[in-house]
Amino acid sequence: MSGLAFTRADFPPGFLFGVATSAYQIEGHAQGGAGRTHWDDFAATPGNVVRAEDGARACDHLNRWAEDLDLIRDAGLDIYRFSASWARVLPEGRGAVNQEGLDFYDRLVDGMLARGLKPALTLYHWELPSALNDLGGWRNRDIAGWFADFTETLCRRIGDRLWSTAPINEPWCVGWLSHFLGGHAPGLRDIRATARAMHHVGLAHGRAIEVMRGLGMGNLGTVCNFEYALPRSQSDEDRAAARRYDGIYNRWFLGAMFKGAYPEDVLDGLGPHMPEGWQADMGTICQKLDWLGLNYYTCKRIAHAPGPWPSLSEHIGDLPQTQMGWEICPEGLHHFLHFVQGHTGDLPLYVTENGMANPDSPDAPDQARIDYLNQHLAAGKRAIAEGVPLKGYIVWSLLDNYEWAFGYEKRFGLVHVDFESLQRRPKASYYALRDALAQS
Ligand code: IFM
Repeated sequence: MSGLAFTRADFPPGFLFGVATSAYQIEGHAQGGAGRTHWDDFAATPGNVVRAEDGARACDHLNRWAEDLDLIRDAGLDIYRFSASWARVLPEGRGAVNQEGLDFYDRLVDGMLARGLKPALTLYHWELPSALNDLGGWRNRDIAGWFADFTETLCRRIGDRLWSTAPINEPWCVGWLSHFLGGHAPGLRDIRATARAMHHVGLAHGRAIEVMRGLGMGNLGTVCNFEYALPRSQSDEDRAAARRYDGIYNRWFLGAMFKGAYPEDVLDGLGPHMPEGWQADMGTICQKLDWLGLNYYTCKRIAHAPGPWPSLSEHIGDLPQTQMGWEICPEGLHHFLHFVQGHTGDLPLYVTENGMANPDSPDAPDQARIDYLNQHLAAGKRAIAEGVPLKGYIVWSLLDNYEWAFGYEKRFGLVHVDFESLQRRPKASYYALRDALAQS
């Protein structure tokens, strides 16, 4: 078995390493006074989630957070990227505050600082209070104001101690995956809902940044996911389909947040369904940011398909796959580091998520994950050598956890979790990362 092929000294001075999680995936949402979320509703609907599993108990991080932070510190990591649950802070999404929830995040941030970790907060990582979903959720323009108020409530309490903050994790998932493909809560398949959600997510991002700037907070960024779209064949039709996919997935939010404009080729399809007057919001969406985070996992083969826009179908190619059935394609990370730099210039970039699901058992070394990390870190190092301002790399995820529509079956953790006993057991990849970071 071999370990990681790098040490800290292989990266520029000050380069940071971290791990990421999110609230609903680890905390145990049935505890501590949190309100119901649209993920609870989605999971309770037959056919949406493997075995109809939900985040009610998850990894019980709510009670085991100190042990989890110890694991991060003991690996020699710098950053802990975590998220807060809106419904834990505001059970109805607005109005009454759950003090127990605010106290939890307050303790958690202090716990990170006590261990020398940099707290990197994401305000929204996908669990929307059900009461707001009842009002139309991301389809309702008012969500930008509700989100701004939630941002203010939470950041007034913990904003003074955060190292970095991003409003919304993976806007594409909130907009497209949840409203067009129906794969995430609220499980819609409706182009009008999609266009509205794809716009309101950006608007909520912009309003949250304004609120945080108003509170005097710094190091504010955005976390977008990117998927490398390759044409299934070299036919003109397949190449055009891959370009459309790339626009929806990779260029929509980047264009809005950094250029104040949506890509024309995506507006060709979504334009007729956009909310009236959307153009006036572009200035709010395009805020000055301090960094951009890339979440990157895989590539996809795209073919033309008959039918309404976007007239495409998705396919898997011949590269080795992870437990998710995702091809392992580190070349895509290299591509996006350069592509994003084309939009963001000198802005610091971070890989805010990268990692793989593997059917790990606690007793078998997870060499496949070590190899995956080696390949993607090599892609990052190559981009740095070519001038990309990549400043850090964050592994998804610290723990095996609730993988959304796939339930608890897909294991992304550096640390194995037994979902019966909730025992944590570091895997070989955890020790490999710890050993690599300990060498200088
Ligand atoms: O588990 C998710 C996470 O919540 C967001 N990014 C992708 C991960 C793996 O699917």
